[in-house]
Amino acid sequence: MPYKIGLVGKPSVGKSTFFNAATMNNVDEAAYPFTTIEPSVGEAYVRVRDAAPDFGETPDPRVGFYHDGTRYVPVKLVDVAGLVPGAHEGKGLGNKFLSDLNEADVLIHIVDFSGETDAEGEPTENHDPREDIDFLENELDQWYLGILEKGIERFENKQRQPDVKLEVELAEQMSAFKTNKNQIKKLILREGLDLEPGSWSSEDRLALASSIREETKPMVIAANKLDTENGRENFEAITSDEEYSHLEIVPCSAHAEKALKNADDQGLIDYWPGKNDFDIVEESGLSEEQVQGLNEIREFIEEFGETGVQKALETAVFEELGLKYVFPGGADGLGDEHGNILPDCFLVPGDSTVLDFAFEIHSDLGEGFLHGIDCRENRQVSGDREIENGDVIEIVTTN
Ligand SMILES: Nc1nc2c(ncn2[C@@H]2O[C@H](COP(=O)(O)OP(=O)(O)O)[C@@H](O)[C@H]2O)c(=O)[nH]1
Ligand SMILES: [Mg+2]
Repeated sequence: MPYKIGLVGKPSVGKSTFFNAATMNNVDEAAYPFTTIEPSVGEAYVRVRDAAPDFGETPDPRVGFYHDGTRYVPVKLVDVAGLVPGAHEGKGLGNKFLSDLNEADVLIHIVDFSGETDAEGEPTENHDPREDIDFLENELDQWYLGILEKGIERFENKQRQPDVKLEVELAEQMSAFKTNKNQIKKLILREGLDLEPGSWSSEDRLALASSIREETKPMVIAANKLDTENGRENFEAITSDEEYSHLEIVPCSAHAEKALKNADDQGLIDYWPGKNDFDIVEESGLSEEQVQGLNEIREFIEEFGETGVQKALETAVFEELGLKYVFPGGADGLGDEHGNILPDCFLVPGDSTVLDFAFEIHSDLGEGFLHGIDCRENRQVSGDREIENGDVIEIVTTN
């Protein structure tokens, strides 16, 4: 199951542009709200350093692709439309919005840093992007709070039964958020609360809901439309504002990424996602306007290192979710039964062991597990050895 990244944000911030740029599908884009009614799902990629060249080979990826030492590993990208004030109460597309959000492993909050769209996505001037960041966090916290309150009620209703545990009841009620009793208990204690919700103030409840939200819905902010002058000013201001220093904020121009992908598609330029440069292939095929546009984009990616679309995806997957990447390999050669070299690259939770990895590939490999072979070192490794980025591991089983 590929990991799922949810794109979220108020209307007109550039979600569809980002989505299209990252997946090169064609979904309607426009400067008016609710263009996207259904969440669109597509395939995007995160880059990892391919292991095959270390063995003097060129890989044959089964999914994704390879270029110049880099493997592009697929992840699912979902454009989750429907963030409106009161979404947590079911307003707008509220309930559908929340269930779509819940399916995402990690979120990218696209924020219009140009300040040229208001809270509803209508054109305005000097809107403070901080309001949008606060707004989403607050919507999510209120949603979590509502469910936390139900869990508290459930616990209080069961008080006369023996062996009722608060963390068990709360975890059960909040199971859709992929939490568990240990995590809930840890967060209750971290908030300095005791296991008796009758003594919690409403601030305590909100703080707890918020900390459960932070742990279970990791999020990156894509500071979009940084190709505008106001965008840069807001970016400077917000990244030096201490109240926002806990957030991962990635400078971004979805628009630039889309333009580069389009030009690359048409054979006008040669561009690889995430690079800070591109080559013009067909100078004569470009209008003066296009050359000017490409020059502006070149300045942008030189300044920020890239358009930010790849960086946002990779920050979500590797920093926020903390995934690692690993290749199933063979100690006697990297080819599979068809002679394909390192066809697969797996993204796994950061604390995975070699045994976890075996189960990840196939439950049969996990169940019949004997030991692993670290193909780089040509050495036997045990099931409890932790996976490291770029590992090439063969699983040896009883069958
Ligand atoms: N200047 C600038 N405009 C952008 C950027 N990304 C999107 N836009 C524009 O913002 C408007 C809304 O974009 P859209 O992708 O439809 O937003 P959505 O409603 O969030 O899906 C469109 O006019 C886009 O061309 C960007 O990086 N820079
Ligand atoms: Mg849209």
